[in-house]
Amino acid sequence: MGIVNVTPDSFSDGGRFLAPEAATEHGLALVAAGADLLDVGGESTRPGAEPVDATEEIRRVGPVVELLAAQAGVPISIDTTKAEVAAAALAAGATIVNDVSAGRFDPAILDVTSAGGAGYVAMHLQGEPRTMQDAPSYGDVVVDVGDLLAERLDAARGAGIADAALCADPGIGFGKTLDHNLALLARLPELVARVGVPVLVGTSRKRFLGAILRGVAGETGEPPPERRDEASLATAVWALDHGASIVRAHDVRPVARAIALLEAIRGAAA
Ligand code: PMM
Repeated sequence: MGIVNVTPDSFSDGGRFLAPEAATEHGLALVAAGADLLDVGGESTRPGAEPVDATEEIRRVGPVVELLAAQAGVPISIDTTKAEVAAAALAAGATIVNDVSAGRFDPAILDVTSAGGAGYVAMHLQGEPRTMQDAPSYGDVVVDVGDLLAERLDAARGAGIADAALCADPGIGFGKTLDHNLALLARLPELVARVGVPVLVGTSRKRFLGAILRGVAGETGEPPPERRDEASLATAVWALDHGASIVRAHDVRPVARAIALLEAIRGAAA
């Protein structure tokens, strides 16, 4: 899943692809680099980001979804928590709703997804984006995230979303400490078994990677997002080899190449 952020303030690429033409060109480049689907988002969910209203979000993503749906030749997902934005994006040609709140912020998003016959990604998030990193706390993070996702998947089924259309995501970095993120990756097979639907994992360029790389291989401090791509790739490969079905990536080409290698190795074992 290639990331197309149409935002002025996303943590790693905010402001780079704000014009619809630039965002569309970027999405097409990601497909050329091997993306099997594109995730278009118009609201940054980084800690401390200011909320955006539905009208502004639709203004940002609507033209990009429409252009990419017509040109990209891969499914387009809309990264939003708002029913109104999801409805506009589905009308513009998106076929998947990627909801970082798993239907908790705007429950009508489940009905919109169901009515549109779209796929649905339910992501785990503790708290709300603005304050989620203040003091994340769990009993057992893998059990708690699995329980919440199972509950939200049931809510999605209750709204009429088909089982085959569902996907779950542990929400790496969303109300989680470094240790929480690492536990979710280390015990990913347990989570995959718990939720019973395909799992998507997004680690790309996230802050916890910078924390691990502090002092490693010539880094003096925490490397900025643009110097976290090797770590993003390493965690993507880990996730795919531990049960993830989809990984969300800014830098798609190395991930696509790694997937070809994983598939070749798996094929030799069969
Ligand atoms: N991460 C971000 C945004 N949307 N959606 C899903 N399903 N999973 C994620 O991990 C996820 C997401 C934050 O990253 P960005 O600001 O670079 O898009």
